[in-house]
Amino acid sequence: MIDDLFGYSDVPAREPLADGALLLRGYAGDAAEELLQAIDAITTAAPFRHMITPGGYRMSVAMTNCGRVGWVSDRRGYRYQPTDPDTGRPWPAMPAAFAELAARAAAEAGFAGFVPDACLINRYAPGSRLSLHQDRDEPDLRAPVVSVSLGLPAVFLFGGRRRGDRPRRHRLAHGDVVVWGGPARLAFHGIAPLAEGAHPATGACRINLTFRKAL
Ligand code: MD3
Ligand code: FE
Repeated sequence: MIDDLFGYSDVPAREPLADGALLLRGYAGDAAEELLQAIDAITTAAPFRHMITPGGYRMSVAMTNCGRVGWVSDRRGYRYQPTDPDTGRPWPAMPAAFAELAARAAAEAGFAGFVPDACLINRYAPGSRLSLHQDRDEPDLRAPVVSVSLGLPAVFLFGGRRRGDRPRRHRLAHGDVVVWGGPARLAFHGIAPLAEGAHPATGACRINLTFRKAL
């Protein structure tokens, strides 16, 4: 808990969102500047791009990856692959600080020994959104996904195991980390269209990191 001067806490730093989903408010706040510098270096080598869905739509979210494999989408489908399709080169390595932050957060939620091999980096401009989906391209669904929010706040839509389950809305802000595992791992989720704004750390965008065990 985050305690105020008198030892009371209004804002719980650990907030269970559902069975298997733990929000760690502000957990990455101290690391944010270092993360954003590393993201600059990664995106110099592997620039953000708007991927095409198998159905032929251009995603409004701009994406890139670091790690041994990266998530890609094109007309042929979704998959993880070791090279960047835009350059033919391997994805940039995952910085040690990324993997360590993700492993510490996962351990807080009861997932000891989380070793991510992929980090998908999503960039949202105002109006960008991610429609309800499941993350099921990973072979080992026992491993959690860890997400880190940076910059402008977003409304996260958290549904159930069925697409039709009405999603709950949660605000995710700069520095927030969420661990999604167990029964939450296959929940439908998305991001509502990002509101206009400016954030001191990122300017007019939100950046989200998702750490996955994809091998
Ligand atoms: C719940 N990203 O990259 S992070 C994604 O903010 C993705 O960019 C969103 O959904 C974003 O696939 C949401 C929260 C998140 C990420 C992965 C999950 C929630 C999840 C996987 C399983 C269950
Ligand atoms: Fe997802």
